[in-house]
Amino acid sequence: MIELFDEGLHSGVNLALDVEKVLYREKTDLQDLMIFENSTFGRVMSLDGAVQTTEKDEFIYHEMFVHVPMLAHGNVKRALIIGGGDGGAARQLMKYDEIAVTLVDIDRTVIDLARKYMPTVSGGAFDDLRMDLIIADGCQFVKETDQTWDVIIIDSTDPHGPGEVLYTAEFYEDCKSCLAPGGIIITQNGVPFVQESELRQSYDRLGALFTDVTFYLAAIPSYVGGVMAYGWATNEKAHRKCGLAILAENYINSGIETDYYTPEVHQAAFALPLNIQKILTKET
Ligand code: AG3
Repeated sequence: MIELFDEGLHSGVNLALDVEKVLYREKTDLQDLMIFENSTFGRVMSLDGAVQTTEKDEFIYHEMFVHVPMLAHGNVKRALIIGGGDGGAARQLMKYDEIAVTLVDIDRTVIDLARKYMPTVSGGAFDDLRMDLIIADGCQFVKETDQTWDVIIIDSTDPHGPGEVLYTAEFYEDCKSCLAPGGIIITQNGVPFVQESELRQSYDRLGALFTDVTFYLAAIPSYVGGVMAYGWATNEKAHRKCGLAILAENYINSGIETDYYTPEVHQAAFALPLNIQKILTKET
């Protein structure tokens, strides 16, 4: 009989995935990690019972995480990833010629296992000379560093367990202090239909620090509950208003190849359905 992986991340909803084969399972000091094979998603990595990455749909999640800020900004030289130990966001960043990437993850095991069992996700990003890999607590790191970055990608787990600190006002403030002028912060902000309060909380906390705060959306098949929201925070309003012609020009000039991202999808992703707008404007 095929074993079932039950996600149970959200109350009242349970994502069940067939486990064709368990490739790895271990509770590290920091988190409970599992890598298994599924016929639809390929290899799946879960942390503390929540799906983090799958071989088959990671491109959607990571392309939208990276290329939206990269191409809206248009001149990113330095990018910081907090979390993202599977290397998926890093792989997308490495598509740009002139980039220096710093990746700060708290758990080396996640990186080692993702490289071993899901090598296509990072696609060599960890061996790239442009990569500065730091194993550290992301909160501590942004508090103490004196470097700055043009784009900061907060590729965290959901706000439970070790990832919870990556949603606090203090952490966002520390990120702001290491953002270069005109820089953009992007967050993983969950699935609004089942994580309404997380969305609102990030909106309020980021909104207290930046002049342009919103979300953009993409449907990630293995994140149950509908479209997922990425948080967008910057003091440079022009980045969001960047027209289609400029986006298309930046996309072509960058020479990158994508499987989900197009300049049109980029623009459309910022259109928020009314139910999501209402979460953001509701009196609390
Ligand atoms: N970052 C996103 C995890 C989201 C989990 N949520 C869920 N299963 N609904 C994980 C790291 C990917 N690089």
